[in-house]
This record gives sequence, C-alpha cells and structure tokens, in this order.
Amino acid sequence: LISAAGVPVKEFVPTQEDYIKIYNEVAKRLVDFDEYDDGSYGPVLVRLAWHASGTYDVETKTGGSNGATMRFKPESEHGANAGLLAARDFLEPVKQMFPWVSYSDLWTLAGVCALQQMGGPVIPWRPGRADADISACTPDGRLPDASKEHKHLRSIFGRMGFNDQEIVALSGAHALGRCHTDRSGFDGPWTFSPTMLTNDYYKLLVNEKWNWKKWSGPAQYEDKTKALMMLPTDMALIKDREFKKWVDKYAKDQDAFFKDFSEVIVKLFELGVPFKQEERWAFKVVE
Ligand code: ZEM
Repeated sequence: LISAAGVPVKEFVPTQEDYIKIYNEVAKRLVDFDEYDDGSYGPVLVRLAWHASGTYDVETKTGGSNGATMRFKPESEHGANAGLLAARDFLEPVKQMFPWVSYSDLWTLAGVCALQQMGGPVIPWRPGRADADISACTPDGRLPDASKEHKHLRSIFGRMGFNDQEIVALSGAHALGRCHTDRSGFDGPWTFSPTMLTNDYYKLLVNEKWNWKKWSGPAQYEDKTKALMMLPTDMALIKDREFKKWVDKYAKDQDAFFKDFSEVIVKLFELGVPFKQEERWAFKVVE
C-alpha cells in the first residue's frame, strides 16, 4: 500500500489477539445491552450468522457467509431476514472499533461468541471471509420456509450440503430465542430458557404433547401450557422416522448434541469460504 504522499504504508495484519479483542467486545456488549427481547441479543446474533451462511449453494458455489451481502437490498429485505437489522445494528459499533475486520468475519465470529456465551460448546473459528458487493446478493428463497415439512428441509439443507443428522443437529439452535409476530408472523419461544443453549428443544419435541394453536396467525403448534411453540418444520423432525432417530439421541444425550452441534456449526459458518488459514482458534468464554 502507498499513501497519498507516495510513502509505503505498513498494512495492518491482524493476529489471533486482535480477533480475541473482537470476541471479548461482543461478549461485553451482550452483557451491557441486556434489555433486548428475553434479555439478550445472543439469539438474534446466532440467527444473523445462520442466515448469512445458509444461502450457500454447493452446485453454483454461490452464497454463504463470505460476502456479507445481507448488508444490501434486496437480500436485507428478503422475508426470511426480517428483524435481522437489530443484529447488524448491534454489531456496527464493533465494526467501527475494529474497521479492519470484514462484516462477514464479524457476523460469524459474533455468532460463535453468542453461542459460547449462552452456554454452548466451544465453536472453533478462523478468519478469511471478504465482503462482496451488491452483485453477489443471493436470490430470495434459499432459506427454509417454516410452514413446510421434511421434503422441503431435505431439499434446502441438501443444497447447502447437509445430511439428515446435520439438519437435526443444526435445528437444536431453536433452544434459543423466539418467534416475533412482526418478523416471521409466528409467536413465542421453543423453550423456557431461550438465552441458554441446552438440548431442551429435543426433549420438549419428544416429551410434550403438541397441538395446533388456535389463532389467526400462521399455522404453528403449542404445548399444553401455551407458553411454548413449535413450527411445522420443527414437528417434521419427529414425524419423519429418519430425523426422529437423531432427535431421540440428542434428547437423551446433551454431550452428543453439543459435540455434533459444534461440528455442524463450524461447517455452516465456513460454507463457500476460500480460507488461506488452516488453523481454527478456540475462543475463551468471558465470565
Ligand atoms: Zn431458525 N427460525 N429456522 N434456525 N432461528 C426462527 C428463529 C431463530 C427456521 C425458521 O423459519 C425460524 C435454524 C433453522 C430454521 C434460529 C437459529 C436457527 C424463526 C423466528 C423462524 C420462523 C423468527 C422471528 O420471528 O424472529 C426454519 C424453518 C429452520 C429450518 C430448520 C438454524 C439451522 C439455526 C441456527 C443454527 C435462532 C437462534 C432463532 C431465534 C432468533 C431470535 O431473534 O430470537
């Protein structure tokens, strides 16, 4: 790099220490801004990282977390991305503090931070994503539609390169957060501890009785307390025999869930990224 005066400028080459600073800053902001939703921006940060990554198409090698094209219309206005501006806005001051980081690395690292800070497993991460321009925006319809069932799940997640076990392991993220009527139209949380990653999602799927909710909103299920919900796509995981095997396993074994969840999230966040760095880093939870 050459400055305007013609003097060579040393390029800033971030090290692991610099990414630790970002992780720690996101963790600090999760504590500082605890009046959002159920008391944490964590779930919506996880959803941002997932929706940035889940546009990947193995055949055309388009989409995925590399690029961070959700910054642009039309992708930011795709129905599935409703509400994710809250997550992008939450991270903007972090981007200003560390202007050298790409949005695409920042969004996935924030997802890792949120999951670990909410009690999840260690999720090894490495940098290497570069932001793209508007021309790399993906077409609408690449993310799953909650009103559909098993065939749709296999076709959408198959396009990203995931098998049945991976689909079920990824879905355990619904232990976190909630549905918002002004975003997806659905309403309510999946578990009683929406800011802690646990295997409760699977336990509730197999142990509770789920009935159609009687309301004028989109078709969803509710438990007998009417406090919790399941989407039609969540119920597909116990209606389909092959999916159900994995739900049963994770309902019984939280360690197995954590191990498989970590592996599949690493894969999700890395879809389509042309990494130069082989090594992944494990970030320490901020207490
Ligand atoms: Zn979700 N998800 N998701 N998801 N999701 C919502 C919320 C959250 C589906 C879906 O339609 C919805 C995965 C898979 C799938 C999270 C993480 C992950 C909502 C509610 C809907 C409708 C949005 C709203 O109204 O705010 C469908 C159909 C999926 C197919 C299997 C995967 C995979 C995820 C991560 C690995 C999270 C954390 C939330 C909660 C967001 C929040 O704001 O609380």
